[in-house]
Amino acid sequence: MELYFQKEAECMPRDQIRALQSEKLVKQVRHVWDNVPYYRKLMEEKGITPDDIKSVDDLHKLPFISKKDLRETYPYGLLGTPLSEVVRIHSTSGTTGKRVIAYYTQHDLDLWSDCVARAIVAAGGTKDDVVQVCYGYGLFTGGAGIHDGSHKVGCMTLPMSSGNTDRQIGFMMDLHSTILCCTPSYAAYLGETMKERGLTPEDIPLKAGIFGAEAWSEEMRQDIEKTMGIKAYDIYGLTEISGPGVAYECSQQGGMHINEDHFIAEIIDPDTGEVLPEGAEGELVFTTLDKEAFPLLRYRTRDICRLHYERCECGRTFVRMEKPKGRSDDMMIIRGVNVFPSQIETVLLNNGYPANYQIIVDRVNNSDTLDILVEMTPEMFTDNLGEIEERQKKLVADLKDMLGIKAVVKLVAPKTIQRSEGKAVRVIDKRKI
Ligand code: DLL
Repeated sequence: MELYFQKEAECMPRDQIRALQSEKLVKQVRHVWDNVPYYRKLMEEKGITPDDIKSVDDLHKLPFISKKDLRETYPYGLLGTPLSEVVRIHSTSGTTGKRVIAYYTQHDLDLWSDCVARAIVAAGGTKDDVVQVCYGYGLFTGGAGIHDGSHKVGCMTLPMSSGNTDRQIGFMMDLHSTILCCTPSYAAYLGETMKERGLTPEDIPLKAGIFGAEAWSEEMRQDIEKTMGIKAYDIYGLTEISGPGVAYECSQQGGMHINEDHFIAEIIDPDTGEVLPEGAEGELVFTTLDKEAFPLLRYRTRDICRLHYERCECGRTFVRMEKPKGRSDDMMIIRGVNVFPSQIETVLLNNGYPANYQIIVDRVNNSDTLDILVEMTPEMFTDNLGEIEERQKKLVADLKDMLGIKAVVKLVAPKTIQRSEGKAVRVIDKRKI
């Protein structure tokens, strides 16, 4: 039986969702106009006022906002309330520039935890569950966000944070954790370590995992499910929009339902900004509908995916987003060809390599090089150089089929590529361009 956390919202007829979004959009636009001078200026530059926005049909009139605007207005320029109303902040890791800070009022935190609670219930969670949260706690939204959602469902919540793998496994076994929450790469590492400790799926008390914060493939899902004997659910979100729980998977696992009573999703052409028709692949754009402290209209996520509006068997009516196949800013252009790390991962997993790999891109004599270090499993490991060479050749051929360009593949011994406790760092781009 399918369970819901807030059935009325999650299963609302689509015409009602649209009416609700229109009503909220009008208010959210008025809120930013009245309270965020930066937004008022952007709207004035486009020649519009709140009176021009009467429903979702007018959304396209609004200007986009991007990470660049968030950086320019750092730290307080987009705040929609007095600071005295703000009760918490979170922040992005800032690996590609200045950090972005997101602000939350108590109301914002309440709505966010509802979104996460929906995800936990959709993954089969009830108050009888023990939820082990090994996303990082702190500025990252993963730990605190899942934690609050788990409380809301009434689950016993283990605030483990990331790392200390032996302690994670110890608590899991002793306290009978039933739902594991972490990045998929850490889940894979935990699974690998459990296997090494001689634990089989029957020994592991978990029934489900809620994994997100980075791109992961269907093959990786199957791998984790098999090792731990669980059902692995995807969860999506980003700091700017709230954190985990912007979208979540249901029992059907045919894409992640976007919490459309709180966010409007659009797909645009990343080059022209044109809104694309239903089902087209493009950049995901979100408009928040209820946020007080950090409202964002038409925020460009850089995540590339498709939206599906067909009915879902689970009964939820919210649109589903496909797993993002990567970010437009993750995309590497190597010798003129667009390459996503997820394509490389798919080839490796199809060939039986778990997702421990590193992609190194460089430029030598004005030509791009693509080197991929791939870890062998202990079962594959051999000192028969001929066999290793054959395996490498097979990967090079499959990668050429997938990407259209030649890569240099080097198989390396088990456990030689550093594991990540949070988001995995898969790509090292040494080109100075
Ligand atoms: O990663 C929030 C989060 C925490 C989501 C825990 C899920 C679980 P940021 O650090 O701001 O927030 O990174 C956001 O991560 O734009 C995507 O590129 C990527 N991302 C998040 N979830 C997924 C997912 C959190 N399920 C950025 N699949 C987003 C693919 C994801 N990419």
